[in-house]
Amino acid sequence: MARTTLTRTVLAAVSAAALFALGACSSDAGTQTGGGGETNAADDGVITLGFSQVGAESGWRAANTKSIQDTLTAENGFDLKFSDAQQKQENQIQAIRSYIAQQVDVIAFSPVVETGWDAVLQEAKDAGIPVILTDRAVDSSDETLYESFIGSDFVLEGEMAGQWAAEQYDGEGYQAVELQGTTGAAPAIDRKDGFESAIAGSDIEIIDSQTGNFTRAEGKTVMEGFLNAHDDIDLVFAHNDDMGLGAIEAIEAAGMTPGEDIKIITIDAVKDGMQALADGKINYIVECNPLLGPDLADITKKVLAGEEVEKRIVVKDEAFDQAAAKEALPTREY
Ligand code: GZL
Ligand code: ZN
Repeated sequence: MARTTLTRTVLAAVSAAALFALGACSSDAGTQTGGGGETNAADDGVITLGFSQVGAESGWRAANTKSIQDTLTAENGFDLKFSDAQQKQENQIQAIRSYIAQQVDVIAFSPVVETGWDAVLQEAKDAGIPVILTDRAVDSSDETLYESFIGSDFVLEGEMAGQWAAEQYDGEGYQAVELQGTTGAAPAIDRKDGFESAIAGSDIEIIDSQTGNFTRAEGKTVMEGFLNAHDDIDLVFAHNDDMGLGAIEAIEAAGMTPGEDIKIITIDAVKDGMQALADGKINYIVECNPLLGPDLADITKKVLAGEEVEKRIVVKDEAFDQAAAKEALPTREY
């Protein structure tokens, strides 16, 4: 901890001095400094941030990427280096290593799965580069490996989905199938836990559960398998809208009516999901706010200024039934 604090203090002092100097002199481009621990934010006031994104697997991810790219702009004082890992952890580790080699000022990323990060995060720490987590969490035992986590409470999202299901459908002997998110991902693990705990007191039974990897195509394929294996599915719980939309395609192809013959509950509340909800093909959606760019920019500036930041910043989520979706759709940002 001492090393990180020391590095950050040095960073803060150098950055403050440089920003003061910059104010005095013209805005000539600062020279890149070599050597470990220094940062070019001290030279030209620009924060170079390396971001490793999970991929482009869903509507949610596209909205999340847009929020980051729209906020971490040159006019906001950033030089954003952005990489898409195609949902592969080894690609994220490679991207983080390249950001370390480039001596960026800050590294931020959304870890595709919870485990396997300690080594590369220790390398960033040894290089004096602060790390900020967005969207998904890591379950590292060493909390000094990152400065802050900004994202939703996925257990709560699962609980909100399960509570609504129990309120609406308890007592009808519903048989449910679950389309899980990416195996090992924090949102998949936590949404499952939250949902199961919330339906525990009802007679809703999960008769099958499998990963659809957060994508529409895989959600459809898995749902086709469920429909072949079970002849009395009453409810689908999908960990994101995209897999729910894939399930809708499979249910309609089987000649049934989604939202009626088979109820559907999903999480995200992206535009396509909200449209299906308004159209009556989905019954309830719990939102997961993807607009994390502004919080990331704010936390990054605080970290580089050496200010204390909260370890965990939870963004607020709401939920929608079909009537609420019709209301909200016209003004939806994503
Ligand atoms: C949740 C995010 C999940 C979304 C999916 O914060 O990590 O990943 O729910 C996305 O749509 O693929
Ligand atoms: Zn049944």
